[in-house]
Amino acid sequence: MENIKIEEHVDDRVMVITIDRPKVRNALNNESLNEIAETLEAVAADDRFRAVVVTGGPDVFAAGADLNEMASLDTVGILNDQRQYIWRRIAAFPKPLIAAVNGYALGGGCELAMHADIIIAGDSAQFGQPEINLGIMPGAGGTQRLTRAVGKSLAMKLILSGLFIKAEEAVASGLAAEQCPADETIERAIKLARRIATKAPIALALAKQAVLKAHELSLTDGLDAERKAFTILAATQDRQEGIAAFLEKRDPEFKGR
Ligand code: CO8
Repeated sequence: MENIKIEEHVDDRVMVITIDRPKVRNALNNESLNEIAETLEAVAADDRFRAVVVTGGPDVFAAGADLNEMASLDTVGILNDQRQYIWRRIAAFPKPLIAAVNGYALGGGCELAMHADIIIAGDSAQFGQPEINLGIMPGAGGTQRLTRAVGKSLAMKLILSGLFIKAEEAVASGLAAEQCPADETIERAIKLARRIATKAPIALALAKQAVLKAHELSLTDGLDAERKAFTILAATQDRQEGIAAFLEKRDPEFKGR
């Protein structure tokens, strides 16, 4: 992989993906997004890993779409661009994904962070959708995921003005789950991923799906989806193991069965 680095924390069942294009401030060209999607797809099929952390550099998580690549695209070019399908592959990742954000997460970088299930924001983190400064608008879910995360008024402020919010406001508005000192962001994200990775894999996948449905369905349909997922889990060996371990006062050993 040319644009990302991968660390396998096999004992913890956690993989860490680091975007590594410092010369262009981790701008996401199609190749780098494709590498992220490919890695996530490999992890989805690999029992050794139960959670993933995606991170960038100390000053920039990702500065958005690679404008060198996007600049030449006209309407037909964007219509035919494979990028939209790569984003869908990232969104389809079934295991827990945590974004550890230090520095700027802008445009497509903010949208990538929002593809994660949980965002941990270092003190230096700044989130924004500055596409409006370029005469365009967010195109990888920014208008939808940001609005659902922080509500209409703040989403409008960011998307229409191009202003950024810092870590504290990101947490206060619900975009990020927690704030920490910048030199602890990745460790905090890995620690959380490690904890999540001790849980039953099928329960994690169904719980993730059910929470994501909350953004898509009515309350009645969402509750219905939750009930179905909850019912399916009753048939898993891991559910028997989890309850037995609790009653026997020992740690459960989940096998994803
Ligand atoms: N794409 C390509 N190159 C970039 C990008 C980018 N998004 N961001 C930075 N770079 C490059 C710069 O061109 C510069 O290159 P060089 O060294 O050759 O001059 C190098 O990275 C360093 O950049 P800066 O000097 O600006 O670095 P700073 O540390 O001073 O600032 C920032 C860092 C704040 C991240 C700043 O670089 C910045 O504001 N970047 C652009 C942010 C942005 O506007 N992002 C939104 C992009 S648009 C998008 O994501 C979605 C839709 C695009 C669709 C387009 C359809 C036509």
